[in-house]
Amino acid sequence: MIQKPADYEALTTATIADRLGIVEAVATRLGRDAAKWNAAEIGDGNLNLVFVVKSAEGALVVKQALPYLRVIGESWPLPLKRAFFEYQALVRQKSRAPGFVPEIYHFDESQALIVMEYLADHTILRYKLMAGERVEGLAGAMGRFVAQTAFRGSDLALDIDSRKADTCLFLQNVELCKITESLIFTDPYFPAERNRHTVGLDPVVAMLREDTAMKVRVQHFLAKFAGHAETLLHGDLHSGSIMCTDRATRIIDPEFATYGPMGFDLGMLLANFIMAFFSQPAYRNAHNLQSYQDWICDVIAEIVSTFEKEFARLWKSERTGILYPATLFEDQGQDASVALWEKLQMIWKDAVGFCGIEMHRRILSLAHNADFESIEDPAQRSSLEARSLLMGRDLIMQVESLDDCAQIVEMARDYNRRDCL
Ligand code: SR1
Ligand code: MG
Repeated sequence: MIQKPADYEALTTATIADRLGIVEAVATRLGRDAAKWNAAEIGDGNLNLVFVVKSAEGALVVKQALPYLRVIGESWPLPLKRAFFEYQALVRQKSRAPGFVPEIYHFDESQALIVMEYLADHTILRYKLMAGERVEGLAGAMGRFVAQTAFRGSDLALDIDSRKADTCLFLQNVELCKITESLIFTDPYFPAERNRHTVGLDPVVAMLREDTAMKVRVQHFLAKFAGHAETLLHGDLHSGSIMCTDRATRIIDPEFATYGPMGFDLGMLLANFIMAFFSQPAYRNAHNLQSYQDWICDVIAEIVSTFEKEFARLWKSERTGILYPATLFEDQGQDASVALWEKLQMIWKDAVGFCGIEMHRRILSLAHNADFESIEDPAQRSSLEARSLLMGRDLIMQVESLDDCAQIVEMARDYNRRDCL
């Protein structure tokens, strides 16, 4: 059943000026004459309304949750409270990873709306990747963002009282987590009602669904996602949650924020770059295909190396939580770098598994990615998607022997040469 506060009302382009003209944080940026504001609804995501409001004096973005899933409609109610979790996550990301998230101007819990910075000249990264555009500094930014948020939201850095209070808070984002738990970890592996896949993939899909050993492993990863409350995750870190210019990178949309395993965001992110890599033959010509795919591979490798370097830097300079305390190591004249190496390995192995699972779900369950979905020819689409499905399976099944990112990149290059159907 749809639940909303009595005074909740979805914004429209016709009502937004009246509704927000009285909000000081908005009026100071757009001017007090709301009649001169111009609003457009630009949301193309699955869940919310997103407006850009402009005036001669400035511009801002208004994001409002709907009491149901936008892409499905009122038959799939969804709590407005997700706007609260998104706001709380943005506040923490701003202080833990400065410079990477939009500035927040105003939050209204009963209207489930967040007013935030308009990222002028920024485009959703997914569309840039489909258009063959490069972004300077992308990998460094993403590696640092994921390392800083993972480290600083965990028992490595936070005092235990704050970490547990935040775990209690964000674990209440139950309904959004249920979407992840079903759409990512469960639905792809059986004929769920909302699933769909490209004609031609049937043999590969049947093979995946018959693979009991793989399904068991996916369930192990689901258990980690649902039960290993290690750090505050972005929770939905795909290339549609990243906005870029040709040299600036910002991360948006943490409404799926929850406490979970450190490798989750990293794995989701890598999966979306690998799927972008596989989709490229549909968008590039013989002259620029290889060089652009090489660039994506470099980005993947640099995200992981930056993540590890930044995590190691924080390990040495900000290890103030209860875990691996200096009291036990450095203060005793002992080195904690073995612990660091083992921790990074655990994060990496989790990331590899989550990566493989994300590479399945974007092709098999609800919410496909535009990289594949925009390929008009079903024969070409299915042959490229098959590479992602089979590589995803290898990642899940070979986690133990995949020790570093170079192996993953090599695997993607190898599948990129194969005919998988
Ligand atoms: C039905 S919501 C589907 C997906 O959209 C969001 O962006 C998340 O990725 C979610 O899994
Ligand atoms: Mg989103």
